[in-house]
This record gives sequence, structure tokens and C-alpha cells, in this order.
Amino acid sequence: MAGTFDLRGKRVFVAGHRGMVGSAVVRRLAAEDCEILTVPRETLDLRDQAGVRRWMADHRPDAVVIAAAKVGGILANDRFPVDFLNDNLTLQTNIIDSAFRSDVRKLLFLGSSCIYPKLAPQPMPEDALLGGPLEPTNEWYAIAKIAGLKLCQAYRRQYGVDYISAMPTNLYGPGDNFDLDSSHVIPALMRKAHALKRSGGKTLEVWGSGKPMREFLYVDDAADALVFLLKNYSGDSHVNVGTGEDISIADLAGAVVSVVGGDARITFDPTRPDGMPRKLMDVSRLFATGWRPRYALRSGLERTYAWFLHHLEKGDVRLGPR
Ligand code: GFB
Repeated sequence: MAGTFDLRGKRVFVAGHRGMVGSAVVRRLAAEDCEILTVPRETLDLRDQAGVRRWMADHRPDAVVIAAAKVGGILANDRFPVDFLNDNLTLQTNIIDSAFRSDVRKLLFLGSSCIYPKLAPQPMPEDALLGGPLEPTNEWYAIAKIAGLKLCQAYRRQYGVDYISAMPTNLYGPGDNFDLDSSHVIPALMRKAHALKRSGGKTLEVWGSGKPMREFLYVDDAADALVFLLKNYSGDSHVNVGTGEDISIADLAGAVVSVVGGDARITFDPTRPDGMPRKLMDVSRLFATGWRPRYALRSGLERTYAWFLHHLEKGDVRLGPR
């Protein structure tokens, strides 16, 4: 992976800068000698094709990172298929097409490990894509993300532009969504364990069997890998971004209780879905460049909990309607 894109002096548009991933990308880009462009949701709805075209033509970024997406955990994915398919297809297509029309030279599209088949070989190499049926709980989101990476490939092929895709594994960290109905597993378990510690409650309820295996990457590590790829990767294939290690949901629950403190006992609710049995990325392509994550799961969980406590006090954690 020879250096392909020099960020110095460039204007980089981060779409989705208020989300967990986008805000981490902005934090990471602050260490580069580039100008960061963002636009608030109130000013520009990324689902508005004419608006996005106009904004792109007016601001003329040199590079674009698409961290904007409708995201959520296993329950939200299952409940809101239209939002996950339609919003994502619309906003990503608008951004990619408008970027091309405004001569954006480099574009990085972010997907997700759920693009791979439910029963993909483990760990999942990049070429496991489209090798079998998807996991039904997240196929809407997965189809949108597959379309996004294919659209980047299509622009590369037809017009020779340097548009690339990265597929991060399950991410967590500061700025995550702690709304129990729409969150991913780590913020959900952290919030529940915290509430039990406060109330003296004894039972932490974990959805599903506890048997699924998941790989978790701290969001600042993800942002570091993404900026690395933006600068150094140019290729047709998407690139997996992860740690190469996974953990069962049962063991994750134990780790969260240990970080939060308290003596909650873990119980499982088998009426809730497990989702993919295992989702471990084959990260050999990324690791061959020398890139490695900095944060082990334990220290990432500690940092996330510290962030949660601090922002709970400030009143700006995303907790949802409850
Ligand atoms: O994080 P999560 O919602 O996403 O769930 P997925 C991971 C595992 O944790 C599943 C279990 O087996 C859940 O059943 N789990 C246990 C819980 N307790 C809880 C809980 O309280 N809340 C939640 N949310 N899960 C999503 C996809 O899949 O991952 C998306 O739906 C996307 O499309 C995202 O790819 C990264 O890993 O199952």
C-alpha cells in the first residue's frame, strides 16, 4: 500500500461528523495538516439529492469520508427495514454521485461486517462477499452497504476515480448511542450494568443465548485505520477493519460488569435474537501494512465507561425516550 493521497493542504468533507464514527474521524484528522469540512443536519439533509449536489459544488472538497449512515443494533435493524435500506441507499448514493460531479479526487465509503453471509467462513476475508445468504435481522442494512461499496467500485471502473471502501467490524466508544431500543450491545450492557450498580439490582439481562461471537474495535482505533486507508490505500476491493480477535456475548457481559463495578449476575433472554453466530474479520490485508489497533477491549471499555459517566452528568448522552 504505497502512499496514494497526500492530505496536506486538502479540504476533507466528513459526512456524519456528529455520529460516533464521524466525530472520531474528525478528532483523528485534526492531527493532519488538512482543512476539515462538516455540515450540520439542520442545514443539509443528506437524503436530499439537489441539496447535496449544491453543497458539494459550493464547497468543492478534495476528499470525502462517508461516515453518515442510519445505524443501529440488532433490534432497530429488524424493526425499521425501510429506514435502514432506503435512508442509507439514498444518502450514500447522493454523496458519492455529487462528489464525482464536483471532481472530488478521493472518497472513502464505510460499510460494516454485516455485509458478509450469515455463514461466511471465519475469519471472513474480503472475498467472502456475496458467497451466500445474509443474516435476516440485518439484511436491509447489509444490502445498502453492499450497494455502496459496489457503487464506489463502479465509479472506479467507469471513470477511473480513486473511490475506496472500508468495512469496519462492530465499533464502540465515546459518542455511542445508549438508547436500549436502538443501541448496539456494548452501550446497552454498559447502561444496564450502570443502572443496576446504582439501584443495587442483581440481574443483568443479556439478549439471546450469549453464545454469538463478536469482534469489537474501539472507535478511535477505527478512525486511525480509516485515515490510514484514506492516505495509503487505492484499490478495487474493500478492506476489512478490525482487531482479528473476538469474544462471546456472555464473556463480553462479564467484562462490562467488571469494568462498571457491582455484583450483577448475568441472565439470558432466549426470546431475543442472536443474529449472526460469528462475525470475525480476516484483517490480514490491513495488518500486512503494519497497522495495528492501540486499545485492547478492556481499556476501550474503561474509556467508554469514563466517557459515559462524564457525559451522563453533562446530560448529553443519547439515551432515547425512556
Ligand atoms: O450489537 P448488536 O445489536 O449487533 O448485537 P449485531 C450483538 C449481539 O449482542 C447479538 C446480543 O447477539 C445480541 O442479541 N445482545 C445481548 C444485545 N444483549 C443485548 C442488548 O441489550 N442490546 C443489543 N443491541 N444486543 C448489528 C447489525 O448486528 O451490528 C447491524 O444489526 C450492524 O447491521 C451492526 O452490522 C454493527 O452485531 O448482531
